[in-house]
Amino acid sequence: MLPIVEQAQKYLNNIAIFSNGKSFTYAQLVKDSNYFAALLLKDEKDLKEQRIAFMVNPGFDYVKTLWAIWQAGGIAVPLCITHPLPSLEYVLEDTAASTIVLSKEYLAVLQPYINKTNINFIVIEEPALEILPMVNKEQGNFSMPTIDISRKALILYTSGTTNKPKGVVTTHQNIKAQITTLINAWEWSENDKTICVLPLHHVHGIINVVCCSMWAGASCYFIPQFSPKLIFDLFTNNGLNVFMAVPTIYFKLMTYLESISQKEQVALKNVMSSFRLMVCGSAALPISVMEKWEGFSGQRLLERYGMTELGMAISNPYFGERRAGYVGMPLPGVSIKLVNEQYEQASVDEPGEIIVKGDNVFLEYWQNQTATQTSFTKDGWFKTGDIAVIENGYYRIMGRNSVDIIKSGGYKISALEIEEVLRMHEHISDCAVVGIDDEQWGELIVAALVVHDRTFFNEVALSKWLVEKMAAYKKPRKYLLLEELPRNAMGKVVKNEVKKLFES
Ligand code: MLC
Ligand code: AMP
Repeated sequence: MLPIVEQAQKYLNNIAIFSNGKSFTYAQLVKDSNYFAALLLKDEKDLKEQRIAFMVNPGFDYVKTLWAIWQAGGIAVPLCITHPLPSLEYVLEDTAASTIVLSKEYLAVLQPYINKTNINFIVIEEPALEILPMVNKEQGNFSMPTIDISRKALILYTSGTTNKPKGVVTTHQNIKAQITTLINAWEWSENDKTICVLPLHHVHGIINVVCCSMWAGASCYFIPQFSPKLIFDLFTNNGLNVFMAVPTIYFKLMTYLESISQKEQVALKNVMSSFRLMVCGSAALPISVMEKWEGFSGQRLLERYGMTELGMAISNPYFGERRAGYVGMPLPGVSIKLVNEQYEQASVDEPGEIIVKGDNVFLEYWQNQTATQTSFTKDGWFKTGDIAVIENGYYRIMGRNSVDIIKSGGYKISALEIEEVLRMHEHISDCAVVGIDDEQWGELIVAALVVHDRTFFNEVALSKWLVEKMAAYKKPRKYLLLEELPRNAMGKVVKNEVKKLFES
Protein backbone atom coordinates (compact mmCIF):
# COMPACT_ATOMS: atom_id res chain seq x y z
CA MET A 1 0.00 0.00 0.00
CA LEU A 2 1.18 3.56 -0.68
CA PRO A 3 2.82 5.11 2.40
CA ILE A 4 0.30 7.98 2.67
CA VAL A 5 -2.70 5.65 2.27
CA GLU A 6 -1.18 3.25 4.81
CA GLN A 7 -0.79 6.13 7.26
CA ALA A 8 -4.50 6.92 6.87
CA GLN A 9 -5.44 3.47 8.21
CA LYS A 10 -4.46 4.73 11.67
CA TYR A 11 -6.89 7.63 11.52
CA LEU A 12 -9.91 6.30 9.63
CA ASN A 13 -12.46 8.04 11.85
CA ASN A 14 -10.67 11.41 11.96
CA ILE A 15 -11.92 14.25 9.81
CA ALA A 16 -9.42 14.61 6.96
CA ILE A 17 -10.95 17.41 4.90
CA PHE A 18 -13.49 20.21 5.15
CA SER A 19 -14.45 21.64 1.79
CA ASN A 20 -17.60 23.03 0.16
CA GLY A 21 -19.34 23.02 3.54
CA LYS A 22 -18.85 19.25 4.00
CA SER A 23 -16.51 17.16 6.10
CA PHE A 24 -14.86 13.94 4.95
CA THR A 25 -13.19 11.29 7.11
CA TYR A 26 -10.02 9.44 6.25
CA ALA A 27 -12.16 6.32 5.77
CA GLN A 28 -14.09 8.13 3.05
CA LEU A 29 -10.94 9.47 1.44
CA VAL A 30 -9.44 5.97 1.32
CA LYS A 31 -12.64 4.44 -0.07
CA ASP A 32 -13.36 7.13 -2.68
CA SER A 33 -9.77 7.39 -3.88
CA ASN A 34 -9.63 3.61 -4.20
CA TYR A 35 -12.81 3.65 -6.26
CA PHE A 36 -11.52 6.48 -8.42
CA ALA A 37 -8.24 4.62 -8.92
CA ALA A 38 -10.26 1.65 -10.22
CA LEU A 39 -11.98 4.05 -12.62
CA LEU A 40 -8.63 5.32 -13.88
CA LEU A 41 -7.34 1.78 -14.27
CA LYS A 42 -10.38 0.51 -16.20
CA ASP A 43 -9.07 -2.78 -17.63
CA GLU A 44 -5.42 -2.18 -16.82
CA LYS A 45 -3.63 -3.58 -13.77
CA ASP A 46 -1.19 -0.71 -13.41
CA LEU A 47 -1.04 2.70 -15.12
CA LYS A 48 2.74 2.19 -15.28
CA GLU A 49 3.61 5.84 -14.84
CA GLN A 50 1.17 7.21 -17.39
CA ARG A 51 0.87 10.93 -16.74
CA ILE A 52 -2.56 11.85 -15.41
CA ALA A 53 -3.14 15.59 -15.47
CA PHE A 54 -5.78 17.07 -13.22
CA MET A 55 -7.39 20.48 -13.01
CA VAL A 56 -9.50 20.06 -9.92
CA ASN A 57 -10.71 22.60 -7.36
CA PRO A 58 -8.93 22.61 -4.00
CA GLY A 59 -10.78 20.33 -1.59
CA PHE A 60 -11.82 16.71 -1.17
CA ASP A 61 -11.94 16.03 -4.93
CA TYR A 62 -8.38 17.28 -5.38
CA VAL A 63 -6.93 14.99 -2.67
CA LYS A 64 -9.06 12.06 -3.80
CA THR A 65 -7.78 12.47 -7.37
CA LEU A 66 -4.15 12.76 -6.27
CA TRP A 67 -4.37 9.63 -4.14
CA ALA A 68 -6.23 7.76 -6.88
CA ILE A 69 -3.56 8.53 -9.49
CA TRP A 70 -0.85 7.36 -7.11
CA GLN A 71 -2.69 4.15 -6.14
CA ALA A 72 -3.30 3.28 -9.78
CA GLY A 73 0.41 3.65 -10.60
CA GLY A 74 0.18 6.94 -12.50
CA ILE A 75 2.26 10.09 -12.28
CA ALA A 76 0.17 13.02 -11.00
CA VAL A 77 0.40 16.27 -12.97
CA PRO A 78 -1.57 19.01 -11.19
CA LEU A 79 -2.57 21.86 -13.50
CA CYS A 80 -2.93 25.44 -12.29
CA ILE A 81 -6.64 26.26 -12.18
CA THR A 82 -6.10 29.87 -13.30
CA HIS A 83 -3.80 29.25 -16.27
CA PRO A 84 -5.00 30.12 -19.76
CA LEU A 85 -5.08 27.42 -22.47
CA PRO A 86 -1.57 27.97 -23.92
CA SER A 87 0.07 27.38 -20.49
CA LEU A 88 -2.10 24.29 -19.86
CA GLU A 89 -1.40 22.97 -23.33
CA TYR A 90 2.33 23.30 -22.75
CA VAL A 91 2.15 21.02 -19.68
CA LEU A 92 -0.24 18.54 -21.29
CA GLU A 93 1.95 18.21 -24.37
CA ASP A 94 5.24 18.14 -22.51
CA THR A 95 4.07 15.33 -20.21
CA ALA A 96 2.09 13.61 -22.99
CA ALA A 97 -0.68 13.14 -20.42
CA SER A 98 -2.97 10.22 -21.26
CA THR A 99 -5.95 11.47 -19.24
CA ILE A 100 -7.19 14.75 -17.80
CA VAL A 101 -9.35 14.77 -14.68
CA LEU A 102 -11.22 18.04 -14.23
CA SER A 103 -13.81 19.90 -12.20
CA LYS A 104 -16.65 20.76 -14.55
CA GLU A 105 -15.97 24.52 -14.63
CA TYR A 106 -12.64 23.87 -16.39
CA LEU A 107 -14.16 21.94 -19.27
CA ALA A 108 -14.67 25.13 -21.28
CA VAL A 109 -11.02 26.21 -21.13
CA LEU A 110 -9.75 22.69 -21.92
CA GLN A 111 -12.33 21.82 -24.59
CA PRO A 112 -10.23 23.00 -27.57
CA TYR A 113 -7.36 20.76 -26.44
CA ILE A 114 -9.70 17.83 -25.82
CA ASN A 115 -11.24 18.24 -29.28
CA LYS A 116 -7.89 18.58 -30.98
CA THR A 117 -6.23 15.59 -29.33
CA ASN A 118 -9.05 13.25 -28.41
CA ILE A 119 -7.42 12.85 -25.02
CA ASN A 120 -9.31 10.79 -22.46
CA PHE A 121 -11.00 13.07 -19.92
CA ILE A 122 -13.03 12.56 -16.76
CA VAL A 123 -15.23 15.27 -15.31
CA ILE A 124 -15.50 14.99 -11.54
CA GLU A 125 -19.19 14.77 -10.83
CA GLU A 126 -20.81 12.12 -8.70
CA PRO A 127 -23.13 10.72 -11.40
CA ALA A 128 -20.28 10.45 -13.90
CA LEU A 129 -18.40 8.18 -11.53
CA GLU A 130 -21.16 5.59 -11.65
CA ILE A 131 -20.19 4.72 -15.21
CA LEU A 132 -17.58 2.24 -14.04
CA PRO A 133 -19.09 -1.04 -15.19
CA MET A 134 -17.26 -3.70 -13.26
CA VAL A 135 -17.28 -2.10 -9.87
CA ASN A 136 -19.81 -1.37 -7.22
CA LYS A 137 -18.73 1.71 -5.33
CA GLU A 138 -20.19 0.53 -2.04
CA GLN A 139 -18.12 -2.65 -1.97
CA GLY A 140 -14.89 -0.68 -2.14
CA ASN A 141 -11.41 -2.09 -1.74
CA PHE A 142 -10.47 -2.68 -5.37
CA SER A 143 -7.17 -4.38 -5.87
CA MET A 144 -4.39 -1.97 -6.69
CA PRO A 145 -0.94 -2.50 -8.15
CA THR A 146 2.04 -2.67 -5.83
CA ILE A 147 3.90 0.59 -6.23
CA ASP A 148 7.60 0.49 -5.49
CA ILE A 149 8.61 3.59 -3.56
CA SER A 150 11.29 4.40 -6.15
CA ARG A 151 8.64 4.97 -8.84
CA LYS A 152 7.82 8.40 -10.21
CA ALA A 153 4.88 10.08 -8.46
CA LEU A 154 4.55 13.76 -9.34
CA ILE A 155 5.54 16.31 -11.98
CA LEU A 156 5.42 19.99 -10.99
CA TYR A 157 6.36 22.73 -13.44
CA THR A 158 8.86 25.32 -12.36
CA SER A 159 10.30 28.34 -14.12
CA GLY A 160 14.01 28.78 -14.23
CA THR A 161 16.79 30.25 -16.24
CA THR A 162 15.33 28.79 -19.43
CA ASN A 163 12.42 30.38 -21.23
CA LYS A 164 10.15 27.34 -20.83
CA PRO A 165 9.15 25.85 -17.47
CA LYS A 166 10.67 22.46 -16.62
CA GLY A 167 8.83 19.47 -15.18
CA VAL A 168 10.29 18.48 -11.80
CA VAL A 169 9.83 14.73 -11.27
CA THR A 170 9.68 13.42 -7.71
CA THR A 171 9.34 9.78 -6.66
CA HIS A 172 7.18 8.38 -3.87
CA GLN A 173 10.36 8.11 -1.82
CA ASN A 174 11.23 11.79 -2.38
CA ILE A 175 7.72 12.78 -1.34
CA LYS A 176 7.83 10.60 1.76
CA ALA A 177 11.17 12.17 2.77
CA GLN A 178 9.85 15.70 2.11
CA ILE A 179 6.78 15.03 4.27
CA THR A 180 8.32 13.13 7.17
CA THR A 181 11.11 15.61 7.82
CA LEU A 182 8.45 18.30 8.36
CA ILE A 183 6.19 16.02 10.40
CA ASN A 184 9.06 15.56 12.87
CA ALA A 185 10.60 19.04 12.75
CA TRP A 186 7.31 20.90 13.15
CA GLU A 187 5.62 18.32 15.41
CA TRP A 188 2.56 17.66 13.25
CA SER A 189 -0.07 15.51 15.00
CA GLU A 190 -3.56 14.18 14.43
CA ASN A 191 -4.88 16.98 16.66
CA ASP A 192 -3.81 19.64 14.18
CA LYS A 193 -6.25 21.65 12.09
CA THR A 194 -4.98 23.74 9.23
CA ILE A 195 -6.27 25.60 6.19
CA CYS A 196 -4.91 25.46 2.66
CA VAL A 197 -4.89 28.93 1.09
CA LEU A 198 -2.13 28.16 -1.41
CA PRO A 199 -2.43 27.08 -5.03
CA LEU A 200 -2.22 23.32 -5.50
CA HIS A 201 0.28 23.10 -8.37
CA HIS A 202 3.29 23.90 -6.17
CA VAL A 203 5.09 22.16 -3.30
CA HIS A 204 4.17 24.69 -0.64
CA GLY A 205 0.46 23.86 -0.86
CA ILE A 206 0.79 20.23 -1.95
CA ILE A 207 3.52 18.96 0.37
CA ASN A 208 3.72 21.32 3.36
CA VAL A 209 0.01 21.81 3.87
CA VAL A 210 -2.02 19.03 2.23
CA CYS A 211 0.32 16.02 2.33
CA CYS A 212 1.71 16.82 5.78
CA SER A 213 -1.74 17.18 7.31
CA MET A 214 -2.95 13.98 5.56
CA TRP A 215 0.15 12.08 6.74
CA ALA A 216 -0.40 13.19 10.35
CA GLY A 217 -4.10 12.31 10.44
CA ALA A 218 -4.87 16.02 10.91
CA SER A 219 -7.73 18.05 9.40
CA CYS A 220 -7.29 20.35 6.42
CA TYR A 221 -9.82 23.07 5.51
CA PHE A 222 -10.10 24.43 1.98
CA ILE A 223 -11.56 27.67 0.66
CA PRO A 224 -12.52 28.30 -2.97
CA GLN A 225 -10.27 31.33 -3.37
CA PHE A 226 -7.97 33.52 -1.36
CA SER A 227 -10.04 35.78 0.91
CA PRO A 228 -8.76 37.32 4.18
CA LYS A 229 -12.29 37.53 5.61
CA LEU A 230 -12.99 33.85 4.95
CA ILE A 231 -9.63 32.85 6.41
CA PHE A 232 -10.18 34.82 9.62
CA ASP A 233 -13.74 33.49 9.93
CA LEU A 234 -12.38 29.94 9.74
CA PHE A 235 -9.63 30.78 12.25
CA THR A 236 -12.30 32.06 14.64
CA ASN A 237 -15.01 29.45 14.27
CA ASN A 238 -13.18 26.20 13.71
CA GLY A 239 -10.34 25.98 16.22
CA LEU A 240 -7.54 25.97 13.64
CA ASN A 241 -4.03 25.80 15.12
CA VAL A 242 -1.55 25.60 12.17
CA PHE A 243 -1.17 28.08 9.29
CA MET A 244 1.29 28.29 6.40
CA ALA A 245 1.60 30.95 3.72
CA VAL A 246 3.91 33.06 1.58
CA PRO A 247 5.00 36.57 2.73
CA THR A 248 2.55 38.28 0.33
CA ILE A 249 -0.35 36.47 2.00
CA TYR A 250 0.71 37.63 5.46
CA PHE A 251 0.99 41.14 3.99
CA LYS A 252 -2.51 40.91 2.52
CA LEU A 253 -3.94 39.56 5.79
CA MET A 254 -2.43 42.54 7.63
CA THR A 255 -3.91 44.99 5.14
CA TYR A 256 -7.29 43.47 6.00
CA LEU A 257 -6.59 43.61 9.76
CA GLU A 258 -5.78 47.31 9.40
CA SER A 259 -9.17 47.87 7.79
CA ILE A 260 -11.22 46.48 10.71
CA SER A 261 -12.00 47.99 14.13
CA GLN A 262 -9.64 47.87 17.11
CA LYS A 263 -12.11 45.58 18.92
CA GLU A 264 -12.19 43.11 16.02
CA GLN A 265 -8.39 43.20 15.82
CA VAL A 266 -8.10 42.30 19.52
CA ALA A 267 -10.57 39.45 19.12
CA LEU A 268 -8.59 38.05 16.19
CA LYS A 269 -5.32 38.44 18.10
CA ASN A 270 -6.80 36.32 20.89
CA VAL A 271 -7.74 33.63 18.37
CA MET A 272 -4.35 33.65 16.61
CA SER A 273 -2.32 33.69 19.83
CA SER A 274 -3.55 30.20 20.58
CA PHE A 275 -2.21 28.74 17.30
CA ARG A 276 0.48 26.09 17.69
CA LEU A 277 2.43 27.16 14.61
CA MET A 278 2.51 29.73 11.81
CA VAL A 279 5.06 29.22 9.02
CA CYS A 280 6.22 31.52 6.22
CA GLY A 281 8.30 30.74 3.15
CA SER A 282 8.64 30.48 -0.65
CA ALA A 283 10.19 33.95 -0.69
CA ALA A 284 12.16 36.13 1.71
CA LEU A 285 10.08 37.25 4.68
CA PRO A 286 10.81 40.95 5.23
CA ILE A 287 11.70 41.64 8.88
CA SER A 288 9.10 44.45 8.86
CA VAL A 289 6.36 41.96 7.90
CA MET A 290 7.50 39.42 10.50
CA GLU A 291 7.48 42.02 13.30
CA LYS A 292 4.19 43.58 12.31
CA TRP A 293 2.54 40.16 12.10
CA GLU A 294 3.79 39.33 15.58
CA GLY A 295 2.11 42.50 16.80
CA PHE A 296 -1.20 41.60 15.15
CA SER A 297 -1.25 37.90 16.00
CA GLY A 298 1.06 37.25 18.94
CA GLN A 299 2.77 34.67 16.69
CA ARG A 300 6.46 34.61 15.86
CA LEU A 301 6.54 33.27 12.30
CA LEU A 302 8.76 30.29 11.58
CA GLU A 303 10.58 31.04 8.31
CA ARG A 304 11.92 28.19 6.22
CA TYR A 305 13.57 27.76 2.81
CA GLY A 306 12.50 25.32 0.12
CA MET A 307 12.29 24.66 -3.60
CA THR A 308 10.15 22.60 -5.97
CA GLU A 309 13.15 20.31 -6.56
CA LEU A 310 13.69 19.74 -2.82
CA GLY A 311 10.57 20.28 -0.80
CA MET A 312 11.87 22.01 2.33
CA ALA A 313 15.58 22.12 3.07
CA ILE A 314 16.34 24.69 5.78
CA SER A 315 14.11 25.73 8.66
CA ASN A 316 14.10 27.87 11.76
CA PRO A 317 13.55 25.69 14.84
CA TYR A 318 10.11 24.82 16.15
CA PHE A 319 11.51 25.13 19.68
CA GLY A 320 14.23 27.72 20.05
CA GLU A 321 14.99 31.06 18.46
CA ARG A 322 13.16 31.95 15.23
CA ARG A 323 15.60 34.52 13.98
CA ALA A 324 14.24 37.36 11.82
CA GLY A 325 15.94 37.59 8.42
CA TYR A 326 17.25 34.00 8.62
CA VAL A 327 15.89 30.68 7.37
CA GLY A 328 17.44 28.56 10.13
CA MET A 329 19.34 25.30 9.84
CA PRO A 330 19.25 22.24 7.54
CA LEU A 331 16.28 19.96 8.26
CA PRO A 332 17.02 16.41 9.48
CA GLY A 333 17.94 14.14 6.57
CA VAL A 334 18.86 17.07 4.31
CA SER A 335 22.58 17.69 3.66
CA ILE A 336 23.54 21.24 2.70
CA LYS A 337 26.84 22.77 1.58
CA LEU A 338 27.73 26.31 0.57
CA VAL A 339 30.13 26.34 -2.37
CA ASN A 340 32.07 28.83 -4.48
CA GLU A 341 31.82 29.16 -8.26
CA GLN A 342 34.09 26.12 -8.73
CA TYR A 343 31.70 24.09 -6.55
CA GLU A 344 34.29 23.80 -3.77
CA GLN A 345 33.24 24.32 -0.16
CA ALA A 346 33.15 28.08 0.56
CA SER A 347 35.26 29.34 3.47
CA VAL A 348 33.52 29.68 6.82
CA ASP A 349 31.62 33.00 7.02
CA GLU A 350 31.83 33.41 3.21
CA PRO A 351 28.67 33.39 1.11
CA GLY A 352 28.24 30.49 -1.30
CA GLU A 353 25.68 28.75 -3.48
CA ILE A 354 23.46 26.29 -1.60
CA ILE A 355 23.86 22.73 -2.86
CA VAL A 356 21.73 19.90 -1.49
CA LYS A 357 21.73 16.11 -1.14
CA GLY A 358 19.18 13.82 0.48
CA ASP A 359 16.19 11.57 -0.16
CA ASN A 360 14.11 14.74 -0.50
CA VAL A 361 15.93 15.79 -3.70
CA PHE A 362 13.96 15.25 -6.93
CA LEU A 363 14.82 12.56 -9.47
CA GLU A 364 15.08 14.50 -12.73
CA TYR A 365 13.62 17.15 -15.01
CA TRP A 366 10.99 15.50 -17.16
CA GLN A 367 12.56 14.36 -20.42
CA ASN A 368 15.32 16.89 -20.14
CA GLN A 369 18.53 15.04 -19.50
CA THR A 370 20.70 18.05 -20.26
CA ALA A 371 18.98 20.22 -17.67
CA THR A 372 19.11 17.37 -15.15
CA GLN A 373 22.80 16.80 -15.70
CA THR A 374 23.77 20.45 -15.48
CA SER A 375 21.77 20.98 -12.30
CA PHE A 376 23.78 18.41 -10.31
CA THR A 377 27.50 18.46 -9.43
CA LYS A 378 29.60 15.48 -10.50
CA ASP A 379 29.20 13.96 -7.05
CA GLY A 380 25.42 14.29 -7.02
CA TRP A 381 24.66 17.55 -5.19
CA PHE A 382 21.74 19.60 -6.53
CA LYS A 383 22.71 23.18 -7.35
CA THR A 384 19.96 25.52 -6.16
CA GLY A 385 21.28 28.78 -7.63
CA ASP A 386 20.50 30.46 -4.28
CA ILE A 387 23.31 32.23 -2.44
CA ALA A 388 23.48 32.05 1.35
CA VAL A 389 25.79 32.68 4.27
CA ILE A 390 25.91 31.11 7.74
CA GLU A 391 25.94 33.64 10.59
CA ASN A 392 26.02 32.42 14.20
CA GLY A 393 24.77 29.01 13.09
CA TYR A 394 21.79 30.27 11.05
CA TYR A 395 21.55 30.41 7.24
CA ARG A 396 20.68 33.74 5.66
CA ILE A 397 19.55 33.79 2.00
CA MET A 398 21.34 36.59 0.16
CA GLY A 399 19.81 36.26 -3.30
CA ARG A 400 20.05 34.21 -6.49
CA ASN A 401 22.77 33.75 -9.04
CA SER A 402 20.42 34.78 -11.86
CA VAL A 403 18.61 38.10 -12.44
CA ASP A 404 16.28 36.25 -14.79
CA ILE A 405 14.45 34.50 -11.96
CA ILE A 406 11.84 36.63 -10.26
CA LYS A 407 9.89 35.75 -7.09
CA SER A 408 6.59 37.60 -7.00
CA GLY A 409 3.76 36.73 -4.63
CA GLY A 410 5.70 33.53 -3.81
CA TYR A 411 5.61 32.41 -7.47
CA LYS A 412 8.90 31.77 -9.25
CA ILE A 413 8.74 33.44 -12.63
CA SER A 414 11.19 33.40 -15.53
CA ALA A 415 11.92 36.83 -17.00
CA LEU A 416 12.94 35.07 -20.24
CA GLU A 417 9.56 33.37 -20.56
CA ILE A 418 7.74 36.72 -20.31
CA GLU A 419 10.16 38.35 -22.74
CA GLU A 420 9.54 35.62 -25.27
CA VAL A 421 5.81 36.29 -25.15
CA LEU A 422 6.25 40.08 -25.27
CA ARG A 423 8.43 39.77 -28.38
CA MET A 424 5.54 38.09 -30.17
CA HIS A 425 3.50 41.30 -29.87
CA GLU A 426 3.20 43.24 -33.12
CA HIS A 427 4.16 46.62 -31.59
CA ILE A 428 7.15 45.45 -29.57
CA SER A 429 10.59 45.23 -31.12
CA ASP A 430 12.64 44.53 -27.99
CA CYS A 431 12.14 44.13 -24.26
CA ALA A 432 13.78 43.37 -20.92
CA VAL A 433 11.84 42.02 -17.94
CA VAL A 434 13.15 42.40 -14.39
CA GLY A 435 11.91 42.16 -10.80
CA ILE A 436 12.12 45.22 -8.56
CA ASP A 437 11.87 45.16 -4.75
CA ASP A 438 8.38 45.50 -3.40
CA GLU A 439 7.23 45.05 0.20
CA GLN A 440 3.92 43.41 -0.71
CA TRP A 441 4.91 41.20 -3.64
CA GLY A 442 8.57 40.54 -2.77
CA GLU A 443 9.46 41.54 -6.29
CA LEU A 444 7.26 43.33 -8.77
CA ILE A 445 7.52 42.26 -12.41
CA VAL A 446 8.27 45.20 -14.69
CA ALA A 447 9.20 45.47 -18.38
CA ALA A 448 11.28 47.93 -20.37
CA LEU A 449 10.00 48.02 -23.94
CA VAL A 450 11.23 49.28 -27.25
CA VAL A 451 8.20 49.76 -29.48
CA HIS A 452 7.93 50.37 -33.21
CA ASP A 453 5.66 53.37 -32.81
CA ARG A 454 4.70 54.87 -29.44
CA THR A 455 1.36 56.14 -30.73
CA PHE A 456 0.18 52.53 -31.06
CA PHE A 457 1.27 51.50 -27.56
CA ASN A 458 -1.66 50.80 -25.23
CA GLU A 459 -0.85 49.31 -21.83
CA VAL A 460 -4.37 48.05 -21.09
CA ALA A 461 -4.61 46.28 -24.43
CA LEU A 462 -1.16 44.77 -23.92
CA SER A 463 -2.13 43.41 -20.48
CA LYS A 464 -5.29 41.86 -21.89
CA TRP A 465 -3.33 40.28 -24.74
CA LEU A 466 -0.74 38.89 -22.32
CA VAL A 467 -3.16 37.14 -19.95
CA GLU A 468 -4.61 35.20 -22.88
CA LYS A 469 -1.15 33.72 -23.35
CA MET A 470 0.23 33.27 -19.85
CA ALA A 471 -0.77 33.16 -16.19
CA ALA A 472 -2.00 36.54 -14.86
CA TYR A 473 0.58 36.47 -12.04
CA LYS A 474 3.34 36.61 -14.69
CA LYS A 475 2.05 39.87 -16.15
CA PRO A 476 4.35 42.92 -15.81
CA ARG A 477 2.87 45.53 -13.48
CA LYS A 478 4.77 48.55 -14.88
CA TYR A 479 6.22 49.45 -18.27
CA LEU A 480 8.89 51.87 -19.36
CA LEU A 481 9.24 52.82 -23.03
CA LEU A 482 12.86 53.24 -24.10
CA GLU A 483 14.56 54.17 -27.36
CA GLU A 484 16.97 51.29 -26.76
CA LEU A 485 17.78 48.84 -23.97
CA PRO A 486 20.97 49.35 -21.91
CA ARG A 487 23.57 46.91 -23.27
CA ASN A 488 27.18 46.07 -22.44
CA ALA A 489 30.09 45.94 -24.90
CA MET A 490 29.08 42.38 -25.87
CA GLY A 491 25.59 43.60 -26.78
CA LYS A 492 23.97 41.82 -23.81
CA VAL A 493 21.17 43.64 -22.00
CA VAL A 494 22.35 44.83 -18.57
CA LYS A 495 19.41 43.88 -16.38
CA ASN A 496 20.74 45.69 -13.32
CA GLU A 497 20.69 48.92 -15.34
CA VAL A 498 17.11 48.21 -16.34
CA LYS A 499 16.23 47.75 -12.64
CA LYS A 500 17.87 51.09 -11.81
CA LEU A 501 15.78 52.83 -14.46
CA PHE A 502 12.61 51.62 -12.76
CA GLU A 503 13.85 52.32 -9.26
CA SER A 504 14.75 55.89 -10.20
C1 MLC B 1 -1.58 39.19 -8.55
N1 MLC B 1 -1.55 40.55 -8.58
C2 MLC B 1 -0.28 40.96 -8.57
C3 MLC B 1 0.49 39.76 -8.55
N2 MLC B 1 -0.34 38.70 -8.53
N3 MLC B 1 0.27 42.17 -8.58
C4 MLC B 1 1.61 42.27 -8.56
N4 MLC B 1 2.41 41.19 -8.54
C5 MLC B 1 1.89 39.93 -8.52
N5 MLC B 1 2.69 38.89 -8.48
C6 MLC B 1 -2.67 41.46 -8.61
C7 MLC B 1 -3.68 41.05 -9.64
O1 MLC B 1 -3.37 41.58 -10.90
C8 MLC B 1 -4.93 41.64 -9.09
O2 MLC B 1 -4.95 43.00 -9.38
C9 MLC B 1 -4.75 41.50 -7.60
O3 MLC B 1 -3.35 41.40 -7.37
C10 MLC B 1 -5.40 40.24 -7.10
O4 MLC B 1 -5.02 39.20 -8.01
P1 MLC B 1 -5.19 37.73 -7.71
O5 MLC B 1 -4.59 36.86 -8.73
O6 MLC B 1 -6.63 37.54 -7.34
O7 MLC B 1 -4.28 37.69 -6.51
P2 MLC B 1 -4.59 37.01 -5.22
O8 MLC B 1 -5.63 35.99 -5.38
O9 MLC B 1 -4.77 38.07 -4.18
O10 MLC B 1 -3.25 36.21 -5.05
C11 MLC B 1 -2.21 36.67 -4.34
C12 MLC B 1 -1.62 35.43 -3.67
C13 MLC B 1 -1.12 34.50 -4.79
C14 MLC B 1 -0.47 35.90 -2.81
C15 MLC B 1 -2.66 34.73 -2.82
O11 MLC B 1 -0.16 35.20 -5.52
C16 MLC B 1 -0.61 33.19 -4.28
O12 MLC B 1 -1.37 32.28 -3.98
N6 MLC B 1 0.73 33.04 -4.15
C17 MLC B 1 1.34 31.81 -3.64
C18 MLC B 1 2.20 31.16 -4.68
C19 MLC B 1 2.82 29.88 -4.13
O13 MLC B 1 2.18 28.98 -3.63
N7 MLC B 1 4.13 29.76 -4.24
C20 MLC B 1 4.84 28.63 -3.71
C21 MLC B 1 5.73 28.03 -4.81
S1 MLC B 1 6.61 26.64 -4.15
P3 MLC B 1 -6.17 43.62 -10.19
O14 MLC B 1 -5.78 45.06 -10.29
O15 MLC B 1 -6.16 42.87 -11.49
O16 MLC B 1 -7.36 43.33 -9.32
C22 MLC B 1 8.03 27.31 -3.55
C23 MLC B 1 8.92 26.45 -2.74
C24 MLC B 1 8.82 26.89 -1.32
O17 MLC B 1 8.24 28.46 -3.67
O18 MLC B 1 9.83 27.23 -0.71
O19 MLC B 1 7.69 26.91 -0.83
P1 AMP C 1 10.16 27.42 -6.54
O1 AMP C 1 11.09 27.14 -7.64
O2 AMP C 1 8.89 28.07 -6.91
O3 AMP C 1 9.98 26.21 -5.74
O4 AMP C 1 10.89 28.47 -5.62
C1 AMP C 1 12.04 28.15 -4.92
C2 AMP C 1 12.82 29.38 -4.63
O5 AMP C 1 12.12 30.22 -3.70
C3 AMP C 1 14.14 29.12 -3.97
O6 AMP C 1 15.10 28.70 -4.90
C4 AMP C 1 14.43 30.47 -3.34
O7 AMP C 1 14.98 31.34 -4.31
C5 AMP C 1 13.06 30.97 -2.96
N1 AMP C 1 12.76 30.81 -1.54
C6 AMP C 1 12.04 29.85 -0.92
N2 AMP C 1 11.96 30.08 0.39
C7 AMP C 1 12.66 31.22 0.64
C8 AMP C 1 12.95 32.00 1.79
N3 AMP C 1 12.47 31.68 2.99
N4 AMP C 1 13.71 33.10 1.64
C9 AMP C 1 14.18 33.47 0.44
N5 AMP C 1 13.93 32.79 -0.70
C10 AMP C 1 13.17 31.68 -0.60
